[in-house]
Amino acid sequence: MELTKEQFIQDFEKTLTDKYAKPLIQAGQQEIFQSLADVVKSYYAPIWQEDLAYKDESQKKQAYYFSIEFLPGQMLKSNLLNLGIMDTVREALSDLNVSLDELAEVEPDMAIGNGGLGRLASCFMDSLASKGLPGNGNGIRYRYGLFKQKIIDGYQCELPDSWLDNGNPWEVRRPEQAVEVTFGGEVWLEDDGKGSLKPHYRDQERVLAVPYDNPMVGYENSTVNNMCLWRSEIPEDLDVRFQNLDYMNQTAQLSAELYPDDSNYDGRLLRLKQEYFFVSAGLQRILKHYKKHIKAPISQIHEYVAVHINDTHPALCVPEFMRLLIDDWGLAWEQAWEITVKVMSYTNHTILPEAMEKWPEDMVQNLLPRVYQIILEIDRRRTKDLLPKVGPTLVHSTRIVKDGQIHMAHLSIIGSHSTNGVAKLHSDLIKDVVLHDFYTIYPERFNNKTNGIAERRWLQISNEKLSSLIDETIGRAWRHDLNELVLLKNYKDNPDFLSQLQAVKKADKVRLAEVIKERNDIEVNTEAIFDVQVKRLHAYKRQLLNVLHIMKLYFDIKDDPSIDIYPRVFIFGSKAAPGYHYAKSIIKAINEIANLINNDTDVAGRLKIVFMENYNVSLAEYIIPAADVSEQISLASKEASGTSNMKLMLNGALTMATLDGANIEIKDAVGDENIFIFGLTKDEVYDYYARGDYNAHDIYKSNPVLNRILNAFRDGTIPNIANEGPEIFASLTTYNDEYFVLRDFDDYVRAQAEVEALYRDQTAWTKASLANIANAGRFSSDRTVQEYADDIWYIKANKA
Ligand code: GL4
Repeated sequence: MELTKEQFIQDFEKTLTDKYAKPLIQAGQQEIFQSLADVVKSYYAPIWQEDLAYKDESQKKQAYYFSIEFLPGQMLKSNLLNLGIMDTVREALSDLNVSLDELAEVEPDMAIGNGGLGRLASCFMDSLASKGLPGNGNGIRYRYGLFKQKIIDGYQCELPDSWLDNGNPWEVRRPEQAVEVTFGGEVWLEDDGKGSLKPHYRDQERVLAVPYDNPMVGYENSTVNNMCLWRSEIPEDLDVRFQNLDYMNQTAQLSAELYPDDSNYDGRLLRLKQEYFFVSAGLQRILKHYKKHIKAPISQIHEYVAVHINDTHPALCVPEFMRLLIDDWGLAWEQAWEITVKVMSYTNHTILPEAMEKWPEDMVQNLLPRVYQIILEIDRRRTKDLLPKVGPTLVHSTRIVKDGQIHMAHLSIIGSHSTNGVAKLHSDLIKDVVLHDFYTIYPERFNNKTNGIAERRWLQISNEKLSSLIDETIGRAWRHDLNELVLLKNYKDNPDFLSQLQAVKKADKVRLAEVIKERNDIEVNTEAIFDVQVKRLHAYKRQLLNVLHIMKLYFDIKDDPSIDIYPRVFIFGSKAAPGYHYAKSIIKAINEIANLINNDTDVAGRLKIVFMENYNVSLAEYIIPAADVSEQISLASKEASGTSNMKLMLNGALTMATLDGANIEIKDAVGDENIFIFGLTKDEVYDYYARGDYNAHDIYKSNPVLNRILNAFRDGTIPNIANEGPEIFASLTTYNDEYFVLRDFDDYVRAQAEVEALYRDQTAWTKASLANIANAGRFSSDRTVQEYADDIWYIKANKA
């Protein structure tokens, strides 16, 4: 949009006075932030309104991304950037002696997600809007977001994230569009006199779902999409005197808290309620909108609506959509089913067995009696149809209802026309191994959509210096199409450019060093290699492998204090699920190792370990630009894709990688010489599984380096881990090292030595760094959402 400094100052000062009856000079940061947000809202609101009207008038097909998590982070700069007014506003504020960067820090992170899955959903929201694609989000407006992590005595403690205390300035509450969601009670079918059976209900618990619309502003275009988040409330007409306290509490709790678990299934009733709550509310809203605005019969809804099931948490979309079509719209079963399958599509985000959702039948039956009937009927009809075609073995292995449980991945695949994985390797594993029987039955449904990241947040906002350098070098076209970054390759032998690139990295490291000093009170050497591992703490991601390597370097120095080791700063950022004991032990161990090494005079500052508390989107925006090395060291086959790997490469870090998830595609994009590959391949891992002959204890006994390091965990060498040390030791030896950490250790050490050698040649390193940036285009989520739009949802860009 067009905006002059003068206009902005006028709008801003007026808003501040209207809102707080104060002049700027007397206003606090919170008041200034809220006023600025209101001004920004007044700029996008008319575009939003127009876009909504356009969507209704054009009758274009829209996609709805159902996700139990979103992880947008702070929205101020994102909205300014996308509206094209960042520079104007920054300068105008600076004229008023207000720093935009400081002001932006006032906004709490919107953290209603755990990690990669939720952040991907938010990158998709940004990309859909920025590509002008009509795609909406649908989720839950959790009162408390992901816990805040405090490290006390090296331990993770969890504090509530009460992010809404000062309100959310971007959202719009729409009470007139509230819908009711019901739970429990009894249901029975009665003939309606016209030959069909209609459900009758008794004693149901009613919950009001109120939508809050959040604008998703497209980058320098006229699209503002919608992310709808639902809040649970007590229906107004309910006489609360006759309700028990349990009901009141449960209703409030529905949208109270995000489950703080990633890649793990926790089968609690409240979670199932949350899943149904946002699914039912979202689908009801879609259908109401359809009735009001779309001039086509319900039998054509698949030409106007695509519903995406983001992992299995919204899998109840399938039976709930059937319920609404049959019970409310009067469609026959066959027709409803045909439509449902065309409307729905599903993404699988993990193949870890502990993450696979399976709900006990009786739980679903009690909580959602009508939906349960429909699930049974889907399963019964499918079994009957398929038996003669594929035989009993395949039918049985792919049933939705089995052994007293409802398999949500099965329900999602069977009820939708598309199932995709999130990187090539992961999609192949789905087809060949984990869901192979489904692939045999429905081969045409399976496809791959490699993840991506929104470069607006992960480069333009988080790394303004690099962005400006790129502008000066190749122009601004890359800001609309990340593939344009390949033009940077023309500068790989240009010494001026390479030294500017180095200078940018240095400045980003200095900026992070200041944050580290302020938050951790640790001085780090900005000439050192910044070696970064930021992601959820999970055994399969193998933060421990990184730790074992750090211990090796430490012992090398202890053995020979004059040894020539290139200085390194190891930076960790990671939250553990509050109930994940082992992950929390690893956090404690990292912190104690940090204490030991950071304060050892022999080390003389050559190694520093920094565990940064409360890793979240806004902290990532500081850490990622400053990274030299990106640790992507999961056991091959376990990390479905990873997305921090993409953010780090885009910011010029070199990847230390196993051949897992999207690392493989990163390697293909940058070339073998610009990445460090080590470790078992997926086939080697599966061979071990098949033979069953992995023996970690043998490695512990026969490898003297590892032997010494592992002993350090239980002999007091690493202090203050009397409980955690032996636990970690036992996991790697007695319990046979589930994720092959010891098996991959030697090769990891070899690859880490290569890192050091290359870093000593700054020109060679910077060229490799440039190759990473220049080849990152493919990992834009703009590319990913376009593929979803073309191959799965069949939606077209606005005004196209
Ligand atoms: C995850 C995967 O673990 C991660 O590799 C992937 O990048 C992400 C987005 O597709 O989804 N699956 C779950 S569960 N949590 C994740 O972060």
